Amino acid sequence: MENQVSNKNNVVISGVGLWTPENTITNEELVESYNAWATKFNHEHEVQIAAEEIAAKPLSSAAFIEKASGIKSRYVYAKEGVLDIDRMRPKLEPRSDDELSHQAQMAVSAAEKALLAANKTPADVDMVIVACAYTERSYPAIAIEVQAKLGIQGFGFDMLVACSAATFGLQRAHDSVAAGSAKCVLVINPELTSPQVNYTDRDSHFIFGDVATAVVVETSATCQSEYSFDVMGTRCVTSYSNNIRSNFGYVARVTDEDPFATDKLFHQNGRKVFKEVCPMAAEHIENHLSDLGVKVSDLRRWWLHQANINMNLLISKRLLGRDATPDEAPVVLDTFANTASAGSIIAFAKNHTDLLKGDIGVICSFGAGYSIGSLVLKKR
Ligand code: CO8
Repeated sequence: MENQVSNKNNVVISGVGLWTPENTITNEELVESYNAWATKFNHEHEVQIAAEEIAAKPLSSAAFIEKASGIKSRYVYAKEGVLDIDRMRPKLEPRSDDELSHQAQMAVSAAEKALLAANKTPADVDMVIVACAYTERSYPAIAIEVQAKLGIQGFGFDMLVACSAATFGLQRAHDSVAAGSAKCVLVINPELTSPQVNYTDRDSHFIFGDVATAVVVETSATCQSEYSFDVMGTRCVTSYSNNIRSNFGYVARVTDEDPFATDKLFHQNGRKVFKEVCPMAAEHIENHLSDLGVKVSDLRRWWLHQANINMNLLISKRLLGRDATPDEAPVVLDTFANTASAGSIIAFAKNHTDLLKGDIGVICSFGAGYSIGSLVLKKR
């Protein structure tokens, strides 16, 4: 469904923040550990594999990963445990109810940077949206915890839209400011993806990284930022697909299933996703621009979702009729990998200060759901 709220107020993006974890894992490190795990598994299951009762685990390759995805490395919130072949998942210390949760900590770090960039203080903000692929608990909302930590008056809530959570959250922020139900909104994307990655699955063990991004949305009347952008329009579309799925959820307790079985982790039919989502995303961007009277050739910058370099090249080429240059469509997934909804916002955070007044760019996400979200921005 598409929707546009009539612009009572002129809405701007006035600040963006990026918080990056300290730990990195290169393809080589990841592949070395996966291959050691797979070799051990195959050795331990020699008899069943020979009897064709179970399939041998295939080996992974750093060269394949880089060629198929463009990913060279990723950041992780906790490195401990990921490369341990007797664990194959991160190890986080549990925190008590009185301590700041891991995800709120990530969110606060990004939010403080966004506020600084927007030249705002928590007292200016009246709405907090934490929008991401997963929240570490159902309630109280991470957004309300962040609100309390930062000392913000007003209200906050979480929203989950997988890879499009950031753009869908920004649309909600835009509409709230346009309609006057909020004055200044923090949209925060603490993407703690590593707990949901199946590090024993060759097809997906390399895809994701952890990061947090945040964006400040307000009216042009209150904006005091050095770098700000008019939001020319927002658009969100969803279309149901099972090709990217996680069945992790609270109902597992009563279905007596293993709550950590492989279907409860991220899994996908990556080829189908690639084939189906690229044309949808290209058409989405084309229609959104056209409805705003913007020609594709007028786009100064494409801040695209960062799932796969080949997807981004295909989408921009379909619309431009040629390859986009790295300056036009910057790539961050080589060092960040796929960070769920934060990808396009990282691209924006790292590549917006060089735009000139009147330059137009598009933020666009695409992913599970399927879900596609876009914002067309004009530098002020
Ligand atoms: N090493 C070596 N070989 C491999 C590996 C590996 N690691 N992985 C696969 N292969 C093999 C395959 O088995 C296959 O072998 P064969 O031809 O013998 O069957 C061969 O390489 C080719 O495999 P694929 O067809 O799978 O390879 P592709 O070229 O299609 O590349 C990709 C795989 C990179 C996954 C690609 O299909 C892709 O990027 N697709 C798009 C996926 C996408 O965008 N998904 C979005 C997911 S993110 C999202 O929506 C948010 C979810 C919420 C966040 C979740 C956080 C955990």
